[in-house]
Amino acid sequence: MSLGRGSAMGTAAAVLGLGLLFLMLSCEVAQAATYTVGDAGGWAFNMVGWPNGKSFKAGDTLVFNYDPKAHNVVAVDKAGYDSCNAPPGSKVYSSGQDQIMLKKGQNFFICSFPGHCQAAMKIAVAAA
Ligand code: CU1
Repeated sequence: MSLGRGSAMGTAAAVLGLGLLFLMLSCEVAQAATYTVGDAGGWAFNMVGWPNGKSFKAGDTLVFNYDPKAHNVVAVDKAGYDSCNAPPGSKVYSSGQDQIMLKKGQNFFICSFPGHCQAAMKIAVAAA
């Protein structure tokens, strides 16, 4: 009889443990957030201040919504960001609905259409 109760308690503990495991896993998933760059207005001019006040994490996704005939998104390094020149071989996104996952550290994006980056169509996003 005591054996039976012990086994039932073992099962209960296992179920509880599994429940905790699922809870922890779902928290991990919930921590990855999705941000729409520029919010309702989308990826546009004067975007440089958009990341301010937000805290991004590696694995979060940025969504860039824009008219692909008018804009693009280029992932650049700091020099490319500062100078508004995309280094050769930079990854160019041009679907108009690009989803880009942040890597740990600084992530820089510009629009490489002439004059757009100079018009502050650029963001620097620090992901923890
Ligand atoms: Cu643009």
